[in-house]
Amino acid sequence: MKFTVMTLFPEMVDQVLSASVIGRAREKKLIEVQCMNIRDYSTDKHRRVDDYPFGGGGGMIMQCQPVYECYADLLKTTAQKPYTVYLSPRGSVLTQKKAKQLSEIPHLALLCGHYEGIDERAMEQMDCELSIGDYVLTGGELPAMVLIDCVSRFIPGVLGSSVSAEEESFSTGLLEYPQYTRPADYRGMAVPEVLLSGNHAHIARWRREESLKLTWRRRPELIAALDEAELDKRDREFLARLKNQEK
Ligand code: 4G1
Repeated sequence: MKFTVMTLFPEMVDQVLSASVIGRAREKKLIEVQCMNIRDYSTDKHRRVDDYPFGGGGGMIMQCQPVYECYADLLKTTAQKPYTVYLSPRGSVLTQKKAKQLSEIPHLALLCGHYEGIDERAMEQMDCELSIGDYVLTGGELPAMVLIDCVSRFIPGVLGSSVSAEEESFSTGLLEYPQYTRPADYRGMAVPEVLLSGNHAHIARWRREESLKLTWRRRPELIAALDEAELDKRDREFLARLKNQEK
């Protein structure tokens, strides 16, 4: 899978995505990350890419022309048109489900905004707008990197052989149960007895109930969103008891 990032900070994106799991996935050619510098397409003698907003108001706007020509240049080098995503606080929020869908697309081109945003006309070439959440940022680079990290985990081989992106928390729709590793006792803080018992049925039940309890307490809206089929009789009884206790 290939990602092209159109940005004013190509070095920043390239550096961050050279580390850790994503860096190794790139080395193994499981994913390709190409960064294009929008500033290279400026026709201004000072290489400016921003200008004042028509109609007045504070701040600066990223010009249409450098963005447009950066994308046009990308199209020249690709046989298949990439699916284009503008990272923007106006977009629908990226979810694990959306990330999985995006991982089926062979080439994603991501556009990162700066200043107060991009000239609306540059957005007309975008296939979709996605946001990573409701807060104010200085640029679209971190959101683009969040998207690449999240989507890449669905590409076979990117994660270690023993883990799969689908086994995790969000595919069960619940938060993760608490995890422990050695030692069994650290400064008097003991690991829950059941995890040392070797009884796999008890361990599975304990983990399930811890997941249900954490989700109920911290993200009750996730419990409400669960499909009927995702809870068995024991889960329902456990949740009913929780709800009674905490009322
Ligand atoms: C109005 C947050 C503006 C921000 C309302 C999540 C935020 C891109 C994202 C902003 C950005 C809110 C994102 C804001 C983002 C142009 C350059 C837009 C940076 C910019 C809630 C600044 N997910 N923000 N405006 O942050 O790009 O993708």
